[in-house]
Amino acid sequence: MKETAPIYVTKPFLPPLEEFQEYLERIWTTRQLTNKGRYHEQFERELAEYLKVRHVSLFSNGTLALISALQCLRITGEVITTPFSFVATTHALHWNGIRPVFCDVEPGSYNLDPRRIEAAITPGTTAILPVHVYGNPCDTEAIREIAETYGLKVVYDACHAFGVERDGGSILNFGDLSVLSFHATKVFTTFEGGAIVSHDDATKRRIDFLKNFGFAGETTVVAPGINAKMNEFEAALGLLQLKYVDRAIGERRAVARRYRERLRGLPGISFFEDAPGVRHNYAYFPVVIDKDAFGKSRDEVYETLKSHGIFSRRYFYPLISQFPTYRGLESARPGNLPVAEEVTRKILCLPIYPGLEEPDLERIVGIIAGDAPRPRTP
Ligand code: T4K
Repeated sequence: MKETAPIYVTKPFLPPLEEFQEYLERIWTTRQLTNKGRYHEQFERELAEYLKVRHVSLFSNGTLALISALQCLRITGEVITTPFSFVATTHALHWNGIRPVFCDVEPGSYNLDPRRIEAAITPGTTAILPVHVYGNPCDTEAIREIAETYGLKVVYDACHAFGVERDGGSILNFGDLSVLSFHATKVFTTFEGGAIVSHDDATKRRIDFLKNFGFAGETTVVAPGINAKMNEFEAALGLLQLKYVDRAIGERRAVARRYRERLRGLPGISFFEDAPGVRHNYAYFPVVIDKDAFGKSRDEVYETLKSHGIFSRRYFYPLISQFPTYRGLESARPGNLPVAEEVTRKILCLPIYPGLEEPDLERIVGIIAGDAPRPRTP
């Protein structure tokens, strides 16, 4: 069989290099490399407009944005969160001295299950930290109701939810704050990067102090802030990416549709369909593999794909609550999170990115289905 290039779960979309060159030349000329440079300011404005949100505060990555969002709201004590996410979600709590309380996810979306949140609330609970996992919107209405009833803050980890809309409005407008990631593996990348979306001027100001050591002017520090600023190179890339992101999401949509066509009907394989009224971003293409019906386990499919040079990922396995760092927590005990415990054994994220070619997709599906793998034509 012909040697083929490896295929990874994702491949970052980058704009034409010549276009970035122009931005680099300006950075070289002005020597403004970071600290609220021209591109930073322009990107913040244009991004807020693109996302249809009031305020964006740019960050150097999503993790520091999450940590700062919790700091900004002075969240303490216990926070209810999902075990089915990237570990940074829970780390952000730990770095704030907050005790994570894991709550199970819903069977249909794998997002935090609002019906289980109430049972996890104690007098120490101050907030909820849900994740729009894979970019699928949480049940924001039910979460809002619970938060209002119990006087809790809500910080959405929206690191997968760039550009996701429901009924024409941004999903980022829910909760007290939402946090984005622009990591290389995300739908929208600035190499590394992130942001906090906020809804009023005072909160935006406070977030901006926090990410710049707490400085509120040349000689005043109003909080023990951190250095989490986005630099000019990342902001310049962000500006350029805005020109291309709709096209990139369109290409992802086409890949997702093709996967669905080809996988539909395979017994034991299930996947998300588009939800009514939702503009999805197709950040991931997760499939759930039921061994009894399919004949092969998730791990067998993962290993087979790997042996063919196709690197799918088991996002999110293990659960955060199963890592040695967190498994000692009361809410992490086996059996407490049955839906999450099941999905983490069955989920596999297939490669999806703009430019994933049809023959490659056919090969991936062929290997999963157990057909003879087709060599790629040069
Ligand atoms: N909350 C949630 C829900 C998150 O998913 C994340 C990040 C965060 C918070 C934190 O945001 P950041 O602080 O990262 O901004 C990746 C990412 O490192 C991580 O950002 C992401 N979630 C997580 C879901 O996935 P890995 O360990 O799987 O990445 P890695 O390096 O194995 O990359 C996967 C594949 O992507 C590679 O096999 C090849 C391709 N790739 C990767 C990179 C980095 C490229 O083609 N180019 C690249 O530069 O964690």
